[in-house]
Amino acid sequence: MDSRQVIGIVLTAGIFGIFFLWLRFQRKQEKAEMNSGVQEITILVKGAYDPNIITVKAGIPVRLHFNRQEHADCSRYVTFEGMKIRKDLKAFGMTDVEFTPTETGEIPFTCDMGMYQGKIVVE
Ligand SMILES: [Cu+2]
Repeated sequence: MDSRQVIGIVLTAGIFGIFFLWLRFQRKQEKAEMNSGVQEITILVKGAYDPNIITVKAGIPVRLHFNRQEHADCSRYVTFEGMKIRKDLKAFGMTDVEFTPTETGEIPFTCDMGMYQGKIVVE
């Protein structure tokens, strides 16, 4: 292999690396779906919350289905700021979190260490 080939391989690997990092940290915004009077959405918990920005309407009950597909300690608990909600998410299973947002604004939620971050946008 000459040095040109090495540079080519390093550049290609670098571009792929940046692309995967971008995929990992990009913001994924979704609207909760209305099902018989409840706003519902499933959030995949695997390396991050996906989606991590969820839009809901004020005054209507919200049910979040956390689908935790990993057993990393980091994502075990999810805490909702200012709401006294802290849930133990079971590994490789679903855990529901329910509440009714009363006013518009943003409700951040994170894992215990703040590595995984998301927010509910109440409109
Ligand atoms: Cu964590």
